[in-house]
Amino acid sequence: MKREQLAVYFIMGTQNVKDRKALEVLEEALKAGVTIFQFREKGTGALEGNEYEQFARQCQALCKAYNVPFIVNDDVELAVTLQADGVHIGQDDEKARKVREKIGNGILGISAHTLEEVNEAVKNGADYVGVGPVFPTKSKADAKSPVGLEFLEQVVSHFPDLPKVAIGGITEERAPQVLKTGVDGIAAISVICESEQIQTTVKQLKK
Ligand code: TZP
Ligand code: MG
Repeated sequence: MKREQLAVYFIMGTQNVKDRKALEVLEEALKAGVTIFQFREKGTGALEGNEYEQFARQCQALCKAYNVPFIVNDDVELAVTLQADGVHIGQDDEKARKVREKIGNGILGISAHTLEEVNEAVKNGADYVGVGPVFPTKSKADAKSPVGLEFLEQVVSHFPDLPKVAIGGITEERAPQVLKTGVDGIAAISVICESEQIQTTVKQLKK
């Protein structure tokens, strides 16, 4: 993948939006210039079954219309069924090598929280890593402890060629210091989902 595609990595499910329609939020974010989208429908109140799949298909169609890669979180079967552009998995999900077999040349993203995990991800064929949470986050119930900015710098210096995106608690105010570490981009849920000015927010998350 091209690392520029990670510049503003938007992640969303219906559980992340309040008082608004998720598809409207996604379209606003796409209009604002997010560079990649992750479908992450999970947690309390998440859609299931047919509703879940239909919602995924609607998100995918919107991403196609804006020429933005559509990545599925965790659910490799859904990604294969929909012929998604890629899959993102965490440390507790299906093993990376198995996922790679199933998705062929699709984009494989892996969450990493330590240098060992980044190293493993590389060995297992990750196209990019998601590093974090950088700061405390309210968007992930089982989030690990924050890694901080220094850790991002370490990942950048140990793995200069690996595309990497920072995630967790990143706001417009924190974006410049995050980008200063040399990561390729910022992944975010709440700062975009809860923004009243998505256009402005996305602009502020960009380099
Ligand atoms: N993985 C690590 S932190 C996180 C995920 C999915 C949540 C990021 O959400 P927010 O609202 O941008 O902190
Ligand atoms: Mg996961």
